[in-house]
Amino acid sequence: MSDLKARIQGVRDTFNEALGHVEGLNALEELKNRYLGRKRGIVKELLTDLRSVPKELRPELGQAVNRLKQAVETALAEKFEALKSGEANSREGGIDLTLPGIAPELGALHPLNVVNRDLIRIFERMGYEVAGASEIETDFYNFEALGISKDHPARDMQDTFYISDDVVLRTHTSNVQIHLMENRKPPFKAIMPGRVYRKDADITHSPMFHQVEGLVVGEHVTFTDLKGTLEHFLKKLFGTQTKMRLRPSFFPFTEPSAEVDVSCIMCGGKGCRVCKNSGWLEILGAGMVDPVVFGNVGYDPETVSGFAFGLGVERVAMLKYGISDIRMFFDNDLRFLSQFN
Ligand code: 2NM
Repeated sequence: MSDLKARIQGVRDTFNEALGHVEGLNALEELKNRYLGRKRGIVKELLTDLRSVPKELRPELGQAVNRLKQAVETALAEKFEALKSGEANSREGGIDLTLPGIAPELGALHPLNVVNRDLIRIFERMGYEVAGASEIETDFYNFEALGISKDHPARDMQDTFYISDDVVLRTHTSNVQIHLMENRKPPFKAIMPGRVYRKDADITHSPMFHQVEGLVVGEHVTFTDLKGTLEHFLKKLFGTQTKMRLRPSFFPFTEPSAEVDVSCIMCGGKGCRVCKNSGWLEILGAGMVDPVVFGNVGYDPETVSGFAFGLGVERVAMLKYGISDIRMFFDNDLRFLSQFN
């Protein structure tokens, strides 16, 4: 039998062996040249040597060389693909330490947490404590102690999630104030951030939303203290150019009560779409704690006075970031959330 036939098999074996040792694209290129190179390639030489075999053996041996050539080409191409996909992390079998690392994707604070933290920090720097209590509350702490009697409109089944006749999801964080006053003697200053629940849902109302309320009690706490505190707070929150104005209002648990506006943070007060051309945005409710509330928690209304206020975290975040639909906060859509990085 011709020894060309044996050589073909030998070339196939040594090629496969060599390919098994190839660990990088450069080595693969070298191997390719060694076997398929136009001038000195091993396969090329086999084809050249074919000319010197007896004529009757040529067709069979020619086919064998071609099969070998095809097998080599296919094997090289497959190895190339395999190496290319592995190349991102390794070179010649080792780790390429010169390649840039793959940075982990960073998360971001939820915009409500950004605003919540900002609010809390401003008051902590004024010496306020942070207090909390249960989101599931009895009628007494959510309503009765605050002067919201059984027939008060705020009690309406429309607004409140009832768990039973006597237990509700708190409709504000004021329940915390009552617990705090029951357990503490004045003077103190505290804020109460937390989730609250109301039966209400549209683009500016969510059945669960976040409030920050504040309470200051002492012996000579005045309405002027309230104004100074809120003015400082609003300038810290929206910037020193911010103006504040108070409008008379009503809450069952404060007297007098006020609605607090800031000069529009979009137009600075000139009038725009956001402030409906009024130049002002309503941002807080506030007032002097009604003596009846102090009586309910065992304080002496003759010696103790205090102020309280409350605001919605979602509303502040919507104004600050120009968000028009409150539901965006709760969809957990990464395209929305990743903008607050
Ligand atoms: C507000 C507005 C005005 C308030 C009052 C009290 C308490 F317990 F001291 F009486 N807690 N929260 C209050 C006052 C809350 O939110 C808009």
